[in-house]
Amino acid sequence: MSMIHIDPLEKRWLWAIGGMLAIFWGVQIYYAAAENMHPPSNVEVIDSAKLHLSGEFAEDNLGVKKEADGSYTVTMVAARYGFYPQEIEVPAKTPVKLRIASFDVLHGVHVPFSNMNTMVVPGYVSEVHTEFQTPGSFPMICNEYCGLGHDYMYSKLHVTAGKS
Ligand SMILES: [Cu+2]
Repeated sequence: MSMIHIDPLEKRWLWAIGGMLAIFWGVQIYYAAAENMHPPSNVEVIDSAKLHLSGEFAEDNLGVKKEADGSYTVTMVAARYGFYPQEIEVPAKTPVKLRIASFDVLHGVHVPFSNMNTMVVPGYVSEVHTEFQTPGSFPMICNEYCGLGHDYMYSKLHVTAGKS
């Protein structure tokens, strides 16, 4: 019978790591539960090679639509190297649903300082629900490296004053 010996210094680090894990996990749970910040999940498949031919993601159907309940639906396509349409305008403090699909490879959509941040995986429709609080113009950038033009891949999001 041999006792397991753990060096005191090692023990201290085990506690430190355990503490860090608890803090990180706590922060994540707090933001998910209290601030409604979490990765969007939407399992909806689509044929990326036929996106442009008909239906929701055909060129004529892209853009911003106002729904009967006052909310907005934004339909976009991500492709090397841009988001289409390239400018989007929605009012502040109004529910916005973004539906976006990739035409080619993996992309990401990110609007800094908002919870609009999702991967756009070819073959799937990504859906994000959000509400922009502050009027202004914001970049909508690709945050998944998608090729040589990745750095130039962005659209502009304009948030108008909307209802107060
Ligand atoms: Cu991209």
